[in-house]
Amino acid sequence: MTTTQVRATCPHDCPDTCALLITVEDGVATEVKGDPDHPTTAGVLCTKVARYAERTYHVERLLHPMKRVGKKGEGKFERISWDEALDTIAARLKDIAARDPQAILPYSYCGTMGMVQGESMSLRFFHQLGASLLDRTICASAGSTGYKYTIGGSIGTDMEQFQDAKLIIIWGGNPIASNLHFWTRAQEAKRRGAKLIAIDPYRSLTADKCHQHIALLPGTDSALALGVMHVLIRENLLDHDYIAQHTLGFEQLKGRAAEWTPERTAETCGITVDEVVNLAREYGQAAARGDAAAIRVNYGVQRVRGGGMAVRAIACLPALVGAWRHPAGGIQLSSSGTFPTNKPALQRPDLLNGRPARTINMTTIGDDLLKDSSPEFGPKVEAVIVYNANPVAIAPDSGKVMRGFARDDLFTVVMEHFQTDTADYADILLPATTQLEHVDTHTSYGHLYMMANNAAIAPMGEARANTEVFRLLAARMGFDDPIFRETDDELAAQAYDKSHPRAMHFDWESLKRTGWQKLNVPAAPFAEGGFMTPSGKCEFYSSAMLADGLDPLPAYIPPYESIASNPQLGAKYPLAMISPPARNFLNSSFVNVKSLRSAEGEPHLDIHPLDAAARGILDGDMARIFNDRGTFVARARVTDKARQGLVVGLSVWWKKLATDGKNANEVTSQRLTDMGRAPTFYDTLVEVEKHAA
Ligand SMILES: Nc1nc2c(c(=O)[nH]1)N[C@H]1C(S)=C(S)[C@@H](COP(=O)(O)OP(=O)(O)OC[C@H]3O[C@@H](n4cnc5c(=O)[nH]c(N)nc54)[C@H](O)[C@@H]3O)O[C@H]1N2
Ligand SMILES: Nc1nc2c(c(=O)[nH]1)N[C@H]1C(S)=C(S)[C@@H](COP(=O)(O)OP(=O)(O)OC[C@H]3O[C@@H](n4cnc5c(=O)[nH]c(N)nc54)[C@H](O)[C@@H]3O)O[C@H]1N2
Ligand code: SF4
Ligand SMILES: [Mo]
Repeated sequence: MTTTQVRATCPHDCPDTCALLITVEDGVATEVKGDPDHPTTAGVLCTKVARYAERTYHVERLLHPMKRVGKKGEGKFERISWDEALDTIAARLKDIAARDPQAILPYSYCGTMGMVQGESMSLRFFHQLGASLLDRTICASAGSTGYKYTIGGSIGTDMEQFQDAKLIIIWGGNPIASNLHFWTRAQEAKRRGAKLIAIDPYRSLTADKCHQHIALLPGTDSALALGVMHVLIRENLLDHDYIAQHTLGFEQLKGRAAEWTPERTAETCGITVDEVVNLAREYGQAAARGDAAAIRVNYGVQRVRGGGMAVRAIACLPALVGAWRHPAGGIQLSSSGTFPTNKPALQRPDLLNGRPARTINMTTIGDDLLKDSSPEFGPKVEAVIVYNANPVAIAPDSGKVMRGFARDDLFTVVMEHFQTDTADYADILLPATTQLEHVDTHTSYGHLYMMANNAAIAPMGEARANTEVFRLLAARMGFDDPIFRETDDELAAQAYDKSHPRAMHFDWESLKRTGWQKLNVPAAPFAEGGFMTPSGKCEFYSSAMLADGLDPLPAYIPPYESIASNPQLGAKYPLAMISPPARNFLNSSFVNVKSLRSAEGEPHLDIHPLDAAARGILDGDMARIFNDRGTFVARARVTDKARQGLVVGLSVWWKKLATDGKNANEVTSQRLTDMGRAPTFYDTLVEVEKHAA
């Protein structure tokens, strides 16, 4: 028997981007474990990826190309050869492109976060074709836009510093489920005497383990941040020197914060005046003592109308108290902007050659698949190529998404590991390789290491890497430039900008051998200012926002759907619903892995005892959740983890594996955030009733 150990990287959409060691015995991956030497992974994987081999060798893996034989959505397919599959696709795309290539739409997201299997050859192909562009907004673009206006880019506190913080505010995140290796650091800080505060409408696994939990109403975070500013200013808990040297617009900010008395803040957020005042005091006093005061702001605050502004308002706080001076102080939203990637080399937007490209927002795919040609919209979408994504399960306003994908005149190709909800609508379904079967390189949005993924095993069945499919399609389309024949290693070698001081040491061959390499970065990114904004300062006042038609100062933008902001809707649908990630799934990935699905059990809805009682719902009853957009059922868990007026349905279930063939996105809306054109998954009013089985 030959046994080898292969260095790999977790491909999933998770900030931790763990370094993996794959044990391979006679060509079979027998163990997937965390690299003990990688500083953030530290030998530990989450329960999901510890089961990556189970997912890879799953009996339901797609192993051959298939064509649809039943109705769209029915999921009936018949095996075909790769030649037939690729010839069919190339013929359809040529036919559509001859009329208007913009009628063709790639739909992809972060099924893999790899730069090679994510977007490299795929976008070269679509750029050359002149297809529509996809605005990839489904996750992070509201917050990253708000953060960018304030700080200048997605750079923040290094997660390896957090154990030295004395105060950690976990703001809209549930790291025990979604950012495990950060939680390890936060726990270490706790052991060393730090105080942990969670700000979350739901008593999540994480909030439950923090010293304090502030359960504000969903979508009211910027009001809370403004209230904190009010108290910091009123009680002079400020770092005047830092403000003078490294910030812009303090006088204007003072005016705005003055409007947000603790009383008004408490009323808006549905919390107590003491909670507002004490939060500000603890934060300001910690920084004034010279202790590291750190904020981990996550995605939970962004999925509402004012999501971009919420992140912006929170991102102003560290500069007010000078928390950036300490390596373990400051704030982290995402570390992705620290990586000097070279995406233009991988994706070649220049291949568009000046042709106008229509852009479609992935968040509004429901509406957009149902639109006819028009001068504003451009051509009706005639073909969708889906890879690294499962839009039928994960996109909002799902009823419309399904109607769109069910169109008989739509040609749909899905490249997948499994027959997902989206795959059921494919005309041609192609088997894709998993991370164990292909090469890739990864950045991270949680840590600061460049990562390599070596292929550990041969592709399963006839599975092919995304890049390979686009190489083969390019050949059939007659794209004969050598760039369409570059190998995955050749692509990976171009992934970073080696002229950038942070990545000058990048060398693909050595990265493949070592598995990971840290970027060259200082311990504290903004201790001496140096923000990447136009002014080089932390911008409390942003002229760029004004130019973009936004309020230049932090502001509170109420949700579209809340009792306070829309009383009429609130009378009909009085409960706010959020649907954050379940611990044992990764978005909709892993729902079909039996051991993980049984850990989640079935779709649940957490509902407060008073809200349940008012509806005659008992713990364990089936509940029907509905609004004007749709309806789904889940088993009620009567619990005060959900504050009164809030219901929580952990997500994202595969519809076909859920109780009634539906999931939480039946009721979520396609309305977009204040900035970044992002979804508002957690800005949803519903009513709930007992479901007669
Ligand atoms: N196990 C697991 N890990 C994951 C994922 C997964 O599906 N499963 N998904 C990955 C992806 S793609 C992402 S984007 C991240 C997301 O992970 P996080 O950044 O942690 O974000 P969410 O889980 O969306 O929300 C976190 C918390 O925000 C709370 N929240 C909801 N609305 C609000 C609000 O208005 N204000 C505040 N303050 N809190 C609110 C929720 O109750 C939840 O507990 O996790 C990644 N990691
Ligand atoms: N209600 C609700 N909806 C949500 C969210 C929520 O919190 N609540 N979260 C939102 C967020 S933050 C995100 S990021 C999105 C995520 O949405 P998606 O990015 O669509 O994530 P997944 O559902 O995990 O689907 C990814 C698919 O890619 C496939 N895949 C993985 N690797 C490869 C590969 O190498 N090649 C190919 N061809 N396929 C591959 C996987 O098998 C999987 O089916 O969902 C969003 N939707
Ligand atoms: S999903 Fe996240 S925590 Fe789990 S192995 Fe991957 S990177 Fe690590
Ligand atoms: Mo996400």
